Amino acid sequence: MFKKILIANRGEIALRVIRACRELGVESVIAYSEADRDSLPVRMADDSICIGPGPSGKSYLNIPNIISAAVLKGVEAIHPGYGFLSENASFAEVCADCGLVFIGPPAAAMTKMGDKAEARSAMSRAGLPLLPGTDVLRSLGEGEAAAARIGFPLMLKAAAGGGGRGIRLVHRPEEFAHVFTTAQAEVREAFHDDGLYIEKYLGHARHIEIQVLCDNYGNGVHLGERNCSVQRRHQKLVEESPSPGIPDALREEMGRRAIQATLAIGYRGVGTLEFLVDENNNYYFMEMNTRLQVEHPVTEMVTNIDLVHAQLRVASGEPLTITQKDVRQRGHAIEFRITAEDPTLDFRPQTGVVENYLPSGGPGVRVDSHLYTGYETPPHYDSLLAKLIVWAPTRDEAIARGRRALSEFELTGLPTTIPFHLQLLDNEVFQQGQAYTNFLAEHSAEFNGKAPAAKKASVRA
Ligand code: MV4
Repeated sequence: MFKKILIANRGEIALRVIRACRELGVESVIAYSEADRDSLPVRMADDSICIGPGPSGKSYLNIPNIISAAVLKGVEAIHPGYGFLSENASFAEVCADCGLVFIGPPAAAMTKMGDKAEARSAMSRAGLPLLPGTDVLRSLGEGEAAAARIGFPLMLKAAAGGGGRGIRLVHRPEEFAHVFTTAQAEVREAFHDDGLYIEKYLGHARHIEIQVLCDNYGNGVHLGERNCSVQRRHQKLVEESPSPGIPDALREEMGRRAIQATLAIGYRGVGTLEFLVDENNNYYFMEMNTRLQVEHPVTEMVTNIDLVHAQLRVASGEPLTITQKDVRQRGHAIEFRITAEDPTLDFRPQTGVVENYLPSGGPGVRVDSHLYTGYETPPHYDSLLAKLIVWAPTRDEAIARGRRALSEFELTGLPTTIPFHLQLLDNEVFQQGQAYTNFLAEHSAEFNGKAPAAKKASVRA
């Protein structure tokens, strides 16, 4: 196990890694930007080092500064968290070149999964089913020919994108040329790679992702699924496990094939394979995230496996101590992302000072947050304030507990999505586990904080 590591991240995930380090006897050094000087991770880490000014490009994305900080502090490894450099293969390579362990997958696996068109081909060769679609398209002509073959509606996606960046739904042939050319320009600007690919659009589907964990010796386990269908502009808002509507046989088959494919590409560490599942329980691989995800606590709550402990153990060369037969899912967990966005202002991100912060507690409640009373949210980063995760024996009890925990959560001084989550839990379609990927689009009037919430359905406590 490492003696000392650097955490090249901020906010709740930095705190999450610091806590795991403390439990494993690993000294934690937090890299922070000037905007995060008064943050809780700086207060809680064993040591800290400033890596630059507030803007991400000058700090959390600044590879030379982060590597210098690691060398100056004499750490053995770097934990990238999620976002920022967590899926940057060049960063992983620079770490290795400088004798530092990158706590994550091999750079080659990150590169292969980072090109979403190449990932589709690689995972198809590894036996996973795909939606009808294409490899990377290099010209409008190629795109038009493929679109004619695949049919409409179709999804146009950026090869270098992922997680919803650079995605467009094209309904009709007459729209295609314009959408393709504008997407190509925007993607070139955003990712310096204008590769686009097409997939047949699957409406009314569930977004199901499988958590996997592999060590350096070819051992791997799948840790169940998370349903992430409730998304706004491709940002996940609520995640839960197990997923309603997924039979055990399908759950087991998706997990088995996901870990088989993950081992086939030479993966190491934690990873997540995202699928779409249609109404007939056919499933299709979409993309693989080669990092720890925001919603990892949902899996931790139902499997009782600490995924950050697992990351640190695997990265330090320890073999997995569990096999697939040891993995058990128990009960039901739901995560609510509490962000500083105003549902009445179309969820526009807001900054501000946290006047009063008193997080929920009690049985089956976990709050992962870096907030404290008086904390001022910096403008440079994403708007995640806290993750509220609830666990209960059944989904109905988890919904009741979620409603109780959200109601008692005190967070004043800036708008949050707490009212949105309370409305969601009162929605009958959600309560019945029938929220598909088009749920929010179809219910937007109900969830903009203006219309009265749908009538309360009684949920058996
Ligand atoms: C799709 C899809 C339907 N068909 N791809 C990919 C990134 C993720 N954030 C959303 N993604 C989707 N990709 C095809 N071919 C549906 C989704 C999707 C979604 C789309 C629109 C609105 C909400 C959504 C929630 C989950 C998944």
